Amino acid sequence: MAVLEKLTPQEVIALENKYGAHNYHPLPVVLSKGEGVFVWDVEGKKYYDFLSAYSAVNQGHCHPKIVNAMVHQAQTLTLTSRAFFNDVLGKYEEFACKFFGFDKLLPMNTGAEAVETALKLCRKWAYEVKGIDENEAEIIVCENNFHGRTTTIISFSNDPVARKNFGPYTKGFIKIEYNNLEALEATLKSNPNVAGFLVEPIQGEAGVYVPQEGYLAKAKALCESYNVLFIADEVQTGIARTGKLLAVDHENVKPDVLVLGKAISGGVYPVSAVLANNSVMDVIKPGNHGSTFGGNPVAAAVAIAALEVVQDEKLAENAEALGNLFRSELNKFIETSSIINLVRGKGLLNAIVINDSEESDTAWNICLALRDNGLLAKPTHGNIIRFAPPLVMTKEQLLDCVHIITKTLKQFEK
Ligand code: IF1
Repeated sequence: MAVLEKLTPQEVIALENKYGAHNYHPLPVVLSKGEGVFVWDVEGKKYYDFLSAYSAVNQGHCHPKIVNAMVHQAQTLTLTSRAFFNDVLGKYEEFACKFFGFDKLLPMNTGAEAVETALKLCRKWAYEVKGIDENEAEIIVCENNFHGRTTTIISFSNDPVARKNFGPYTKGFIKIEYNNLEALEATLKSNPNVAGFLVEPIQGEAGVYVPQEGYLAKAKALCESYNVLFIADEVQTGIARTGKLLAVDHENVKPDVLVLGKAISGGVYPVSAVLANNSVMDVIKPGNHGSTFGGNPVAAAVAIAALEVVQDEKLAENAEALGNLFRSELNKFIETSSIINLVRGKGLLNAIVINDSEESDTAWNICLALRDNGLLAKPTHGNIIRFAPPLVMTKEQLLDCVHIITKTLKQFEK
């Protein structure tokens, strides 16, 4: 079969079923084009993208500035490895450090790699700066976390589907309840070997759980008082998604270690990064850590362009305004709805809870009906549907999407 031959959706799905590992259960729609807030399927049907590739396409699909940066660099120099310098990485590191306000950046490729990097950095800092005995460092994480899919990361997951039969598991993690400052303080008080606290400012995959106002600031203060690194995983909440450049900015919290991914590249290329000040990052010496593609010229050029788009197009401000409008419109609908009982989120990272059991397939069926009505979204867990459109959406488009969502939900009213 000629690779570029046009296939029907069924043929495409059959190919993936036969030749692809079954590590996902996608919504049955086969996409072939993306532009801004829209995607098109192989039969030419147009949809609003309300998932943004899990908040990687905040700048909109195929943003011309970002794509042009990639194409230009890809025609010039794609990969040197870090065995040699290249003329783009330093510019990107300077740009990003000033953009986010840190001394140094360690470039990686995926979010999970960046989280792993942050964990290694935290442990090394614990042994060489804090003075914890080697191999004794503990890192506090939260119940229902999602930080990626590597063996160490799933070792501290409590999602059985992500964790079961991948043991033996990595040690050195203490799990506490999310959004519970008493639990954090008690754990810090009773464990002198705690090196860090890894937290999502909003728990995305768990179902867009926004912690109480002040949680992040108080958690950071507790970490400071116990000389523990506050590690913010902003892979999903960062890059303007929640209405500020970073979700921690809502509470003016400066993490000791910042983890970024996804939309740092606008979804055009795998780029992730760990940022920290010299007192932490300088424990990393040549040979301690790295990756073949980490900091490659294409990634660096793409990330600069993607971050400039966030700034130039005021995406955080837009996310803040449209997010408030979205929740206000859905709360009006909820007043007379029997199918959803709440909407929650910050900026344009939101979720609705379907008034049905976690085991029911109602949320899935609603997403199938949304697809038929021209809007793509997918349930996170059970009865929760996440809504995360690209941040370049206009007010008119958002209201059009609210109309599609409420019209579809009405089809499921009991
Ligand atoms: C999947 C959702 C899941 C993340 C946070 C690190 C990573 C992620 C806060 C790892 C990745 C992706 C992974 C993807 C689905 C999606 C996701 F929450 F965004 F929806 F799974 F929870 N920290 N999230 O959200 O980044 O290695 O993927 O680049 O694995 O199914 P990655």
